[in-house]
Amino acid sequence: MAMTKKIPDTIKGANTFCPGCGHGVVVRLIAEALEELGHADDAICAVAVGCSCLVNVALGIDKIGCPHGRASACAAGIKRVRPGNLVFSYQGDGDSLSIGLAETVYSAQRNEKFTQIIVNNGVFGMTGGQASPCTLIGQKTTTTVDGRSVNMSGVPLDIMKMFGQIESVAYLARGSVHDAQNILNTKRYIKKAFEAQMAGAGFSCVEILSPCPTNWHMEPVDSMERIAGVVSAYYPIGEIVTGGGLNA
Ligand SMILES: Cc1ncc(C[n+]2csc(CCOP(=O)(O)OP(=O)(O)O)c2C)c(N)n1
Ligand code: SF4
Repeated sequence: MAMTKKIPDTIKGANTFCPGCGHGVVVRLIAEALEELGHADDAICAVAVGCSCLVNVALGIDKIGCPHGRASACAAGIKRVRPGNLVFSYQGDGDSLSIGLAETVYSAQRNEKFTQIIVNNGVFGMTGGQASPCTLIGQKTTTTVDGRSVNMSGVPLDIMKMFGQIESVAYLARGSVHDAQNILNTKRYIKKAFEAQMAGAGFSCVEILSPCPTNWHMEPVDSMERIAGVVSAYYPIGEIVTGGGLNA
């Protein structure tokens, strides 16, 4: 008998991301994680601007739109008034690390007890592929037409390194969606971050390396190979902090 993989009940519609985009995989992993942990009915998602906002189409849980970099501030506020709910922000690297860097850093520094999901594709995807803080050195974008240079725009931001210096942080991991093993690992990271949150341990964050074939001007398979060979060489994949936070 043929085995079929059940679509999570929490997925309420087909996603509208570009073909080959990593966002759709991440949304599916979040849906599976919420259902397996029994939190699909009490989860609240703070939705960022950018292609992240298309999560509204696919994910059938409670959500609040948080324009212009403020998703982590909104998530922090929601979690403070509804500590029993599972609260997470869903943000791109442009939203969380450029437009909303202050809110991102202070969420960790203030030990806000929600989970931040950062989908890092190294560009501002929705607005046409401008450089983000995570654009790699030499990478050509619409605002770095000759390739990003250290002289003009510094080195790519590693938020895991920055967060890793904050001793109260409960859980940190960087996953990727470029192959099956990393997709499974990323789901495990998301579940562990959610579990740390619901245990009251403190701030948690999962950054996920994700392809933007449209703005990278690559075929989807080639964009996956770019993550495996190039992006993950700068942004190492794995858990950074486990078992940290208030209960450590
Ligand atoms: C303060 C501010 N400046 C510019 C914009 C326009 N804007 C909307 S989406 C977006 C890009 C978001 O990029 P990212 O967070 O990396 O998400 P992606 O689309 O790549 O998933 C920008 C710049 C905005 N919404 N607010
Ligand atoms: S523009 Fe990039 S990030 Fe946005 S949906 Fe398309 S592939 Fe995904």
